[in-house]
Amino acid sequence: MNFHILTLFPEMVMNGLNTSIVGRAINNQLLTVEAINIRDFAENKHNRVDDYTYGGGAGMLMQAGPVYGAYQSVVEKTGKTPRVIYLSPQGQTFSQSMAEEFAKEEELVFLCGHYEGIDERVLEEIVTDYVSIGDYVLTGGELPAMVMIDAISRLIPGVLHNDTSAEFESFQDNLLEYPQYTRPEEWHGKKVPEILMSGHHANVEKWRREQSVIRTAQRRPDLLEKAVLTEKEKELAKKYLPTE
Ligand code: 58G
Repeated sequence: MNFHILTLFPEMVMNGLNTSIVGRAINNQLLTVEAINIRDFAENKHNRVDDYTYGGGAGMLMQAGPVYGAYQSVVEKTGKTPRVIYLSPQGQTFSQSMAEEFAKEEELVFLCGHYEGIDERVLEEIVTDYVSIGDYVLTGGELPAMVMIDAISRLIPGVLHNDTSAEFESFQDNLLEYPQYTRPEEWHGKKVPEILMSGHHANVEKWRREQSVIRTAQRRPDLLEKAVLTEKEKELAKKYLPTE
């Protein structure tokens, strides 16, 4: 997977993504991350890439030309016309299933806006996907791009140590993860649940499934609509739904 980020703050995304698990994946050549500085495609001698909005109103807008130039440089480099994701509060809300979909692509371009956004005309020409990471407004699209790249990267084979862990977890089955414990066996007077110490694999699996159902009912009852539960599990969930 090759990620291309069109941004006014290349160092922000590169510093963040060269760290931790994504950084290790880059070092292991499982993926590449390239930041393209939109300012390098400014069309005036002051390197300005923003201007006032036609029709008036407060704030500045990023101009079409420099954004298009940055995009064209990716098209020329890759010889492809990759999907272009514009991070915006007006997009579809990002989800695990979208991450799985994007993980199938060979190239992905992330367009990060600033100020009050970007001239509509270049968005019409290059953007294939409008994506939001949630209902709040940020100063730029860089953090949402980093969030998406992190979520997509961990689905690429070899990026996580344990090659099964990405599939077996939260949101698989639309249930939350069960609680987990590591050493010591007792901490602050709290013992690890007895069943996990029993070595009885089938019982452990049964307990974990029940805990997932209970936890989902308590914390994310909205997810239960899409979860596939047995009649017994539905009864269990009902007991733990929040009151009123
Ligand atoms: C309104 C305000 C429209 C993504 C700002 C466009 C980007 C939140 C998200 C913008 C973002 C999100 C300019 C700054 C997009 C542009 C950017 N804010 N929720 N802000 O994913």
